[in-house]
Amino acid sequence: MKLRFEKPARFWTEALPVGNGRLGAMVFGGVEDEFIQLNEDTLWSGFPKDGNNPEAKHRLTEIRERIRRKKFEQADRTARRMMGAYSQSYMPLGNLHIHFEHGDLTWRNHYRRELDLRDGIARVEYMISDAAYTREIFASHPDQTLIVRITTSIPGTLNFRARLDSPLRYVPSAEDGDYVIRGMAPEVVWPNYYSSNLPIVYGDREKTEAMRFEGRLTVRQEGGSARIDEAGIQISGAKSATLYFGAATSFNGFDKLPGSEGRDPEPIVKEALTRAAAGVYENQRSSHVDDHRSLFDRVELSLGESKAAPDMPTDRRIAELGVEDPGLVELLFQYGRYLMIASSRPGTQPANLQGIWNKETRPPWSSNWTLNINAEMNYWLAETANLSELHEPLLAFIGNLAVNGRKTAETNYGTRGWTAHHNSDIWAMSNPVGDFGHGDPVWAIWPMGGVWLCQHLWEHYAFTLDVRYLREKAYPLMKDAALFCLDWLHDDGSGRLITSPSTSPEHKFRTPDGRLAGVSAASTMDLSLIWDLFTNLIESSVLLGMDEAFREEIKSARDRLFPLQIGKYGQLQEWSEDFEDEDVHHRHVSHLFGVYPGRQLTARRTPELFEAARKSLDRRGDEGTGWSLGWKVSLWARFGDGNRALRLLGNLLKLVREDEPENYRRGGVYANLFDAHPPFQIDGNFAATAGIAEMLLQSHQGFLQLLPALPSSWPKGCVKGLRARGGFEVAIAWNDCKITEAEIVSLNGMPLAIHGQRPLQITEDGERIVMEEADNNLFTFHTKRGARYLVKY
Ligand code: FUC
Repeated sequence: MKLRFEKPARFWTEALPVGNGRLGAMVFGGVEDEFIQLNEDTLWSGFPKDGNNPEAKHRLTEIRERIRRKKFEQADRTARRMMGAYSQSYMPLGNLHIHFEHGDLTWRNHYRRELDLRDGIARVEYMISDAAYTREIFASHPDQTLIVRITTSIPGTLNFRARLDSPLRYVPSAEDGDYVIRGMAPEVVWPNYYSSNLPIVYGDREKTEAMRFEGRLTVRQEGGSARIDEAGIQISGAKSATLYFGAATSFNGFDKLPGSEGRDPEPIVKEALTRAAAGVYENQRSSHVDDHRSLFDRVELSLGESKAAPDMPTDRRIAELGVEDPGLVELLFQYGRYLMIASSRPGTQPANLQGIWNKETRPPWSSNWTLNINAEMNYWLAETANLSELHEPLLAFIGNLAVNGRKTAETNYGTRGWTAHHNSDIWAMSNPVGDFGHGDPVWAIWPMGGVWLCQHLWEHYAFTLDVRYLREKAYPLMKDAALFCLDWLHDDGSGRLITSPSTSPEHKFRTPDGRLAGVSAASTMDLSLIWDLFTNLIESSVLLGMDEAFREEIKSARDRLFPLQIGKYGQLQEWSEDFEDEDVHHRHVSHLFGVYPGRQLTARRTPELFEAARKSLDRRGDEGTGWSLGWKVSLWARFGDGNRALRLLGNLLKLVREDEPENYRRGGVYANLFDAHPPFQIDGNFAATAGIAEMLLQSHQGFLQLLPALPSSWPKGCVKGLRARGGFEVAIAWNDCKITEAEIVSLNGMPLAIHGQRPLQITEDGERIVMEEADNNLFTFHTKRGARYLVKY
């Protein structure tokens, strides 16, 4: 479980990421010059602002009428009048530079740089003449600091200077034995796809309402001396040194001005740093490893013999072996889990487009939360890959979004409930983006962001069966999102309920006269998302025994939803009319939401639509951006086609090199296994993990499917620790592509149903369990909370 390299990183996408959910660092590992790029997850541009657009409400009748009359281009023009402000951007905090005075480098050798996924530690090792140098870098969650440990095998040979800087406006200083940078974020950073003469706008230093931040570095050394001044921290003649880096911002909540209502970052950073610097490195290291492993070690995956020599550099392994190497697939799977542990902990911000790792002041797509696929995709693995509590930042964020989303629903559309659109940011922005007319309606006009996010509220319950959470947190938010839907849906004149204006995110259709347009009525995705929310809500209200009248209202609305359609190619229509695609290979597969991550379309419930959805996916092809490939892995897994899922995984496991621009447009992974959209976007990493889990275990139909999409090139293997809905932890072993046994722990004592081949026997503690057999290959038995069941095949 290691990423390894024989050279320092030349590019950011070759550097090694570490993180504790809040603090992130990218380790380059240079010999003379170490460069560690730093992030803190609350450092964003801007401050809370009202980006809603009251004009939208007054345009609704007009746009609906234009759509009804099939004047789609005109409708697009009206849609521009319904846009609001753009989101703000996630900011880089700074860099840690360490310059080593190694002297003559002629005799330098044995260089190695690696990231150990099980320990959560990045290491750099090399020799200069007879002296062996090592660095260990990790972001400790227990210590809330980034820790860099540097040692030499020959006491007295360690000499270096360390300093911090920042791409934002900042002031460095030396204080109380620490090296400090204090700075501020811009008030505005326009998205990178928006051309502006002044894309980054700072406020006045004294009066700005933008975020302030502090980064602080201190050192403890063994042997030699330390001097700290404005130029940095100078270590001379030491045997070892430990650098501690802490950072915080003035962020004080999504609805507080980080200037006048902000927290003072200084005491927060100082306290963490003082505590950490007083500790013992070995203890800090072991408490970090324990903390990390308590999450990481929950899941084990073995897909067969690795084809790579143990010391093969990761970039070569990707380029030469790719998906052919089961060991690399295991690494990719666990890397997604590693990145989630490093970027999303209870109380932190949710993982954004780049998790928490960003070096740009104008990052791609603002490194924000993009709600029409990317933010949700980031959390597809959370429950199945046994990191349920790391789902919390997203679930908490939905609560913030609902607060602003109520204002958006009321101001822009005059509806009840709450809504969110295509983008959000740390200010929980919920309005449609587009700068009041600059954007394209095909992405800006999509009030379904909240509806999609609500699926996560339900899924968290479905896996944990935490009734209190369902009643107190999830249900009220879901209900309010449904109120928006009830008001947003309207009769199409024949008794069916439609959404209008409606888009299928980012994908245009051809109007009958061959032109491209974005908005129409009742896209399949809108209807599928609403079906999902209504269904989850109906089940929730039954479980909670409440809200019967509302449940009936939702049920009858669900029954009246405009039905999904099968089009002229036998495909599941993406729009309510059988339009031609703008691009038959378009990266978004929004209309397949009901197959995955939804549960509306299955072979049992809706065989024709399910088959049509398979045709749609087939027509889309096997290429795409990183995240698009990742989504298709899970979709093919839901279609039970393991070989096709593996093909998509193979396309994802292709090396994208920064220094080969001709390859730049292809989805894949970078040398450090970061997903390449390109550019880097972390969603593809999370989707790959979720997709592999989905190939091995599914539970969305009310029963477990073990190995539903096993590819023929993984004939023998085992997986342990996957989670299933209903509160089950599942281990599966197989041989010759056939399941041999499964071990299932029942966490909540719910009845268990397994679909598939008939088990030889099921035992609990050696005792045989009686199972009921239904005619459709469903085997059901009662379980006891905490009991372990051995299922033999
Ligand atoms: C959506 C996608 C893009 C990109 C962006 C962040 O707009 O269509 O491919 O992933 O989000």
